[in-house]
Amino acid sequence: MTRVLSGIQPSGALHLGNLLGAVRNWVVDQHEADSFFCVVDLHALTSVQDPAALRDNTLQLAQLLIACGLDPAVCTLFVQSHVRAHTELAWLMECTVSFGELRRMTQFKDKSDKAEFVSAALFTYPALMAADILLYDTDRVPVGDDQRQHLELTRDVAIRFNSRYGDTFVVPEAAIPKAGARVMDLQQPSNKMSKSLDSPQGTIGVLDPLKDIEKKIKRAVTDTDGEIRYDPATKPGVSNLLSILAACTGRTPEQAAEGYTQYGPLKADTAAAVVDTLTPIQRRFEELRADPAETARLLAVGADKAASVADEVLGRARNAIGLLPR
Ligand code: AQP
Repeated sequence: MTRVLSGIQPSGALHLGNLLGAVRNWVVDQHEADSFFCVVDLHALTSVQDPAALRDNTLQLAQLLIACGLDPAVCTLFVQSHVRAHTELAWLMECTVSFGELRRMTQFKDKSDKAEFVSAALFTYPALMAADILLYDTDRVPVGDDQRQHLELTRDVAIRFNSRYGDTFVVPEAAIPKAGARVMDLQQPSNKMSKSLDSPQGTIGVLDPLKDIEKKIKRAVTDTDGEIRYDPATKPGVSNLLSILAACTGRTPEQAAEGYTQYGPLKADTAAAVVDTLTPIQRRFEELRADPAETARLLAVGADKAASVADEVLGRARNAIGLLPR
């Protein structure tokens, strides 16, 4: 059976880009593949976090993933730091990736330009991400378009390790969705919607009050030519609304554009489609929030399942690279 793995950082509130670009596809994948999904708390540490907030965000994100439709009885849902093998394999990956490869990562350039404190881990983050993926003999990694470059690097590192030390890792493929792969900020449509971009009016949080979401979409930046067509290069704001509408209604952005001649109705229909998508998720989240102990129990079961796979692959890698068994 195909093995799928993906992760998400508890670095802030889950937004519509995370949902449409990644999580919604995971919900489908869990029924079609042997699926592993993790809350990647170690990745969140690449920027400075408040400890209490990190703990809360990690639990809350796990609950939100379940509210979005991940079923811990069907997939393996766990917290990255609960499986020790991730950090150990990350070191082997750091020893396999080159400095030049890491320096070419555009996400490092974007994030380090904006950060006051740039940790060494922000630079080596793709090595930890490679470890996350390779530890599970992953065939397919469903991610948004922003992760394409990191996935390519993971493949290169796996191929290099296999050719240096013998066949050890499965070389994974990226799976990037057709609609919703890159949801942009509503106020700065040339930037991707992001947890860490400080743009409250441009970001739609999955848990935002529904009235606020309607307002944010009504105030979304468009342009002055008044024409409705999907053309991200010259009409980024309108194209972003069309992508969101398309992803929420199961169509292509070109199909979603049909029939509109004015921005007002496009915004109203996009807001309604987003509200329809988020309403059941918000309801289910409220139920789950009442029982944090149950979520913690489910995560412990997930971590045990994940560790049993990860430890086996880590042992294979340790042996291949020449570490003395104890
Ligand atoms: N704007 C987006 N559109 C589509 N997909 C997106 N993803 C993120 N932003 C968009 C996808 O969501 C998954 C989880 O992302 P992550 O938590 O690993 O962090 P990220 O990619 O760095 O996303 P953020 O929200 O911008 O977080 P911060 O600001 O903390 O870095 C991934 O599959 C990603 O592709």
